Amino acid sequence: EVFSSMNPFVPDAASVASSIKYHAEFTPLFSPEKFELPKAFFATAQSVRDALIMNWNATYEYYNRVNVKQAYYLSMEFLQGRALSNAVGNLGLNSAYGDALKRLGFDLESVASQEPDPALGNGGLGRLASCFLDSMATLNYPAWGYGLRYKYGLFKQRITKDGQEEAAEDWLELSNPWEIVRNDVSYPIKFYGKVVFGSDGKKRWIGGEDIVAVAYDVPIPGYKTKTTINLRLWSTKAPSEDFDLSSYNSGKHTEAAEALFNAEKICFVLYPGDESNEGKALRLKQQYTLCSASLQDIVARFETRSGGSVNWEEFPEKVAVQMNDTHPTLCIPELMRILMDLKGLSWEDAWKITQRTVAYTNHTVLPEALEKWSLELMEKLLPRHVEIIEKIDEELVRTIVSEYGTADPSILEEKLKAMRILENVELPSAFADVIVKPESKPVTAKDAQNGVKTEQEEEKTAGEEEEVIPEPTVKPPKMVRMANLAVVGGHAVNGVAEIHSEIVKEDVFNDFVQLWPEKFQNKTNGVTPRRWIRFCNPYLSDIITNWIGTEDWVLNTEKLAELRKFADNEDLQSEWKAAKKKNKLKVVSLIKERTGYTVSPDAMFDIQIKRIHEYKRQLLNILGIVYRYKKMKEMSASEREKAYVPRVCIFGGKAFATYVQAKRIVKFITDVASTINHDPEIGDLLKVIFVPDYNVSVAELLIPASELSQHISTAGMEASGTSNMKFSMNGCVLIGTLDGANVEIREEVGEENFFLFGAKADEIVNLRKERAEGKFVLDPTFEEVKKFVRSGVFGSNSYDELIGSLEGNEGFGRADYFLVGKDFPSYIECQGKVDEAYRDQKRWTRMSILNTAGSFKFSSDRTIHEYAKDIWNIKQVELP
Ligand code: DL6
Repeated sequence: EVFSSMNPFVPDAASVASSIKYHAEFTPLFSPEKFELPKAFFATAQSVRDALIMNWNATYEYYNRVNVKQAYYLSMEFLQGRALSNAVGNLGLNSAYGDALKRLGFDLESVASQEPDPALGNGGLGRLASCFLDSMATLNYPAWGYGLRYKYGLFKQRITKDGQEEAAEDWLELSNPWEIVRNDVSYPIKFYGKVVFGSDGKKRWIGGEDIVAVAYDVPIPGYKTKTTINLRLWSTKAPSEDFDLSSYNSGKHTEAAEALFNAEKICFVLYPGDESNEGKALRLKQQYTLCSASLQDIVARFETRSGGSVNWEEFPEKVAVQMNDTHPTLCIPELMRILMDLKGLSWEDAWKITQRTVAYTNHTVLPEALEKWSLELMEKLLPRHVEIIEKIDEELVRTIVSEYGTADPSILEEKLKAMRILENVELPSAFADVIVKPESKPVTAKDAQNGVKTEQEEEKTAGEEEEVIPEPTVKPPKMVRMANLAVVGGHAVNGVAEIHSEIVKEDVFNDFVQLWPEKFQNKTNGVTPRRWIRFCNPYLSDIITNWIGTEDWVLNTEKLAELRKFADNEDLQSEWKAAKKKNKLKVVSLIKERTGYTVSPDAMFDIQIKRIHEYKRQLLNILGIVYRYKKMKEMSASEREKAYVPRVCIFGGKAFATYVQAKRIVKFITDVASTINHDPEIGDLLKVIFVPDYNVSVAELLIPASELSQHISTAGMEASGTSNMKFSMNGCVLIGTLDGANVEIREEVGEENFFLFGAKADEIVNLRKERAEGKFVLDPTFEEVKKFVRSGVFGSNSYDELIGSLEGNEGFGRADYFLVGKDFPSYIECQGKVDEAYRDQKRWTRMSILNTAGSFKFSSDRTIHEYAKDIWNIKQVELP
């Protein structure tokens, strides 16, 4: 509680209680008669916010005064999780708020559980952004986040007998007590229109549709520091004059408000469906809104802090912009536009400044996830930006030609094809003839004897010998490749785990690496130990603190390594197991409440929680469970009990609304669950649970209770994974492939404390080829499990599309592209080893302790220090 003294608003329980009562009365969101939990939550949050505002103001004022270099993290997603316990914990005010609420007849935990999870993210990418904010604030780095304030976020997941259903997630329904609308911070955003020359000879983007982006600030407190940074979220609205009063008065109510709706809908939903052209345009508008509003804001702050003398060359010395994946790539042309068209800089100066300012993090190597936009759509929506992108592309072509122009023409052609920002677009006119087809050599008499034909003969006989392949009538669409633009326009490109960064360098961007090797680097992800151990697992935290002898590990996670020497200590082991049991009991209640199923806290809790995706292979997990079930059914009761350790297999995660195969997987898991969970022969030996509507708060309950967790992606496909880090920190043993951060986790916790199986990343291409050519014989266990699924045990559904996808049956796509069948036998074998290890509880608890002890590298504090030093070049600034 040392830090409570820094905050005059909340020095002790009595004044905290009066501050809560004050807000309940004077910042009312509910009627005065009752004072129940929801009202207690809002009043408590408002009281904590007072403390945050003071610290926020002090931080902002100090950064302004000393004009520090500041980093800006731009992301379409921030998966913040609940803020109350986190803020109270970071401020060191747990007892003050706990006691104050007790005086008012509440307890802090129940009050905190009233808070809805902000629905501003989808998965790992968004949660990473939020962990980064916590570390930036904690480590006193001058840094801000920028994002969008989605009214409905992603979606609320319901599980019905038909599988997943999506409903709007109205997380702002009762308002958000943490945000502060800044009515004086808003920027115009333009779409459509045209580009003209102004009287000064400069390009001007005029006409079109104008909206306004308004700033909503969310204060982000650091742990045990006064530094409170900012997450600025943009909300969109129409300029007030766009409400058409005369139409409204003439009864055309919908038309009158059309402009208002068009502007507001931009921030309704995260990742709106983009199958339609309207959906695509909406997503592009979202991305541009984030980039334009944030950059206008950053530029304005730079100008203000420069006082009367703005020197644009200093911009990269005061500003670092990090693009979280390719979604904010429009930052590059937008900064160019602002610098050239609004601030009067030359192309050359603007380009140097932009490149030195911007950096890009890649979070996926899945080709379908590397964003491309239709050039036609972009030309309509952002005509000035397309001109700028075309010029960047032209400069890139110039570089490629000067590098490879004298090489074999086919190499030049390949390089241009792979590296250009514009795809399927003719070369700029200055380079129209750089690709010269090899001159056709005259056919000599000797050639003729050897059967070589002249070109004319080739043409004449072509139709006679071979089937003529008709020219495609539809031209391939012209596209803008955002990843290529991000690589070209930024000064640094990083992957998020060592193996991923190697794949980025060796494969995805290899051509760029050859040109600019110095741009590419690795920044292994991390997670905040505050939210992900200290606050979500108080039982384990207390044990760690007692055994290490200090709570410093929350800030210096290297200290966790000291637990290693106690791994076999019986006292620690029994405390450790007791803490796990208490966490498991909480999950038993959660499962009962959310699914109606009763599970035993004595069974092993085996968890896979993440977005549902074929490459993450929830299908491998559930087929493993099906196989286990089949084997159990073939045994007598006593054989079963001897052969298998009781398990509760828990799944959680959302399938993207239009991702049909992922939704089939959800449905299959719930079908298997309902058969197994109702089988009286099986009882507590096996239970399958799908926790609906997985989010950060659910993860905060499940992770501390987990004993085994599954990170079983096809090797090379998971960029990093971050839940693997959280599980390991909480003393959970991992089963996984050599993929993403698993590789580094295994190195740190020790091979013997990680269950490894499956093909390696460098074998995958070959295996896929062999699989497609039908060259390898699938293990009989895999055939057995598929047959069992098809036998109707899990209902009348034959799961043709799902099981078919593993076989490459006609109409069901690529034959087992994710190699579930290939890895199935080694997965089953590995799960056998898991059972064996779990039976020996001493061994298992040792493995668990060594996981926590070895997880110290995966603190986001380490990651943020690396970004600050290697990419952003910013310094820690402690407030006076
Ligand atoms: O880097 C954060 C997170 C990784 O841990 C996951 O492995 C990766 O799948 C995820 N990537 C995305 C990519 N989305 N897009 N575009 O979410 O990033």
